[in-house]
Amino acid sequence: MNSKLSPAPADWIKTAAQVSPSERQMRWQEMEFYAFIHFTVNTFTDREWGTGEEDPAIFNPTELLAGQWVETCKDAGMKGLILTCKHHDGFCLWPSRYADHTVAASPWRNGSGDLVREVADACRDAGLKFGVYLSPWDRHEACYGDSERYNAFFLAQLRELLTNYGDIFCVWFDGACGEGPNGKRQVYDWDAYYALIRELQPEAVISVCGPDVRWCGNEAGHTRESEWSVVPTHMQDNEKIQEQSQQVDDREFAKKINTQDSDLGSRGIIRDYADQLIWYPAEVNTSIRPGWFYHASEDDQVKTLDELLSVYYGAVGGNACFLLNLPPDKRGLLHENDVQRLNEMGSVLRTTFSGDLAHGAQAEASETMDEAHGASQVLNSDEELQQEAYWCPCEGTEQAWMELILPEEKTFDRVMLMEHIRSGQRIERFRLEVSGEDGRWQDIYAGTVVGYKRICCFPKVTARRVRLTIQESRWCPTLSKFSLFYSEREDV
Ligand code: FUL
Repeated sequence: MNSKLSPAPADWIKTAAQVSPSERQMRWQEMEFYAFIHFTVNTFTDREWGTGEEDPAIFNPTELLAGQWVETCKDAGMKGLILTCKHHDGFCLWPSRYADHTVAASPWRNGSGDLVREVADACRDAGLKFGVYLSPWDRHEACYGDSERYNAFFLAQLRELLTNYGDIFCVWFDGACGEGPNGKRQVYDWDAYYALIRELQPEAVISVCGPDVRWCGNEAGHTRESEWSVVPTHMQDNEKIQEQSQQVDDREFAKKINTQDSDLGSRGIIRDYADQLIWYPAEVNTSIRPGWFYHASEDDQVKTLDELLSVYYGAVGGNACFLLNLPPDKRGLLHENDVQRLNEMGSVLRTTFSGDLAHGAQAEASETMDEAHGASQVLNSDEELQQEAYWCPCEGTEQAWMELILPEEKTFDRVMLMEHIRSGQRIERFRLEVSGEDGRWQDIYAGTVVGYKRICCFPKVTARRVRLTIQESRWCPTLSKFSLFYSEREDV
């Protein structure tokens, strides 16, 4: 390939190539896989959306042990946990000074419990990050719809959560609202909410109805083939996000996929928005069961290991983070079936990704920008270094190749690629080929974007050389990791 013949990239592509994440987005992206915990009065009423009229007396988990949730998450390979501190029913899992509809009014721990504290502490003890879900829509609070008063109330509750429970990695604002045409109309003061979060927890990302993390647009675990983190600013429109969110309490929404928004950031899409592009990376959220809350009737509908791995590869292996919901049961424990599945998942992920088969390889590339960005930078096994070390060709070179030459033939069925996203997201199309001792090249994978991480899955091959050809990229590609793994799984 003669990269010198590539035409000079248009200025707008160069601009797009340089849109990059904030430090807090970077920290979040590196978490990759973390848990959602949906738990409230609904767990005891067998509902998905509470009415707000539930008697707090029904909230009485008899064996609640936050340590069990956290250990299960950790074993599964998760790095954090987001708790529904208040869902749409308005019941607070902490004894808020601003509401009486809280755990303090329940028999649990004789009214002196604080579940937000128990979970935050358990996370800290186990080394998991802790995040909060605070539903903007509140069906219990009388002043909901009296916009100014409710905004003050919401800010007061947010302040409690952001000051009393240590470091928070994420504030998750749900777009769902089921008020309908004749319901209460609340005008949320998003700017004030964001300002308070930035003031009290500057490291926290604000997700979904927020500027840092983009909802992937469905709750079914569906992932885009090409997930761009660089998208037009209008993707951040909260009204649109709310329109696309759940509006009625039915079970269909969680299964719906909107195939019309499959491309959010290709050249064709961003061409007209060159000066209005933002780094707005995707999060895929889905539940391990059909519902978000626990229902005994769903004990035998826990997603299979293959289903979970397929979402994992689509999300974490497709430039997104994976937020997997786990609903504790009436005892206040994760059910045995869920725990078993999560253990299986953790074990498969550990076995698959423990040993990089590219270790000891030699790396060659079509060109390198300078000595500091040589091909061998992609083989760095030190996690810290790996985030800073990367290979790249000269600026303006949009097509390039890199080859790994292994010390001996190896069998593998996964290739992990990572871009140095601190420089931006650049790769648009690539292919992978291998060759064995006989020297013949064989295509094994064709892909589009890479971004933070792309895990390419293909039937196992045995080879000595692996070649990545970057056929299209923006301005010049970067690569910080090129690894090989063997999952031994036939199916995913
Ligand atoms: C939706 C909500 O309505 C569901 O109950 C759940 O919390 C999910 C994560 O978001 O929009």
